[in-house]
Amino acid sequence: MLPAYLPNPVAALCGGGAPIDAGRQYRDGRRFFGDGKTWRGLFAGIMAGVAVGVLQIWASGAYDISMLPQQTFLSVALLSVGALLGDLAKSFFKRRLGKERGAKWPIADQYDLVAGAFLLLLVFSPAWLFSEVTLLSFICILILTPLLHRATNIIGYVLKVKEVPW
Ligand code: CTP
Ligand code: K
Ligand code: MG
Repeated sequence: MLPAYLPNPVAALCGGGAPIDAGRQYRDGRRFFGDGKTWRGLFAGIMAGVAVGVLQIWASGAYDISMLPQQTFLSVALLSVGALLGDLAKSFFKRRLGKERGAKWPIADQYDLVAGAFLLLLVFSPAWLFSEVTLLSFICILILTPLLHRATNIIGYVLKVKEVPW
């Protein structure tokens, strides 16, 4: 899950500049995504996720970790891109509900990256998904993700990278 977990904190660290929606509004008069979704955050996040995944591929050749899922370049790319597309889709629906940038949206805020990453895997690499990800590891992901999300956001808030601790 590293290629899916890294993009969000890297986007928070490196994001800023031009928003993806270029300031445009949906027909409800609210922003498409809002100022919290920028091109720089998207690209920096995806590149970081892919980079850590490529390191995982390299490490799996150097050490015997055959019990763990074996990443491929495609799985790594789908996990990273999917994580931030899930985050982007989440913001679209958040704006439709009238929630301002940075507002809390429990469950969606924690699982957007999991939904995005696994949806892309399911569509573009189902054979990898079903051969490498066991039900047990998926359940672990569902339990660990909100805990990791909370921990990294508190760290981000303390380091003044994030404006709110969620
Ligand atoms: N970020 C970015 N580009 C992205 C995703 C995130 O620049 N594609 C940066 C923004 O600075 C954002 C921060 O990372 O404020 C934290 O991300 P997130 O919590 O997902 O955004 P929010 O500001 O909470 O916005 P939203 O309410 O739309 O989720
Ligand atoms: K997020
Ligand atoms: Mg947020």
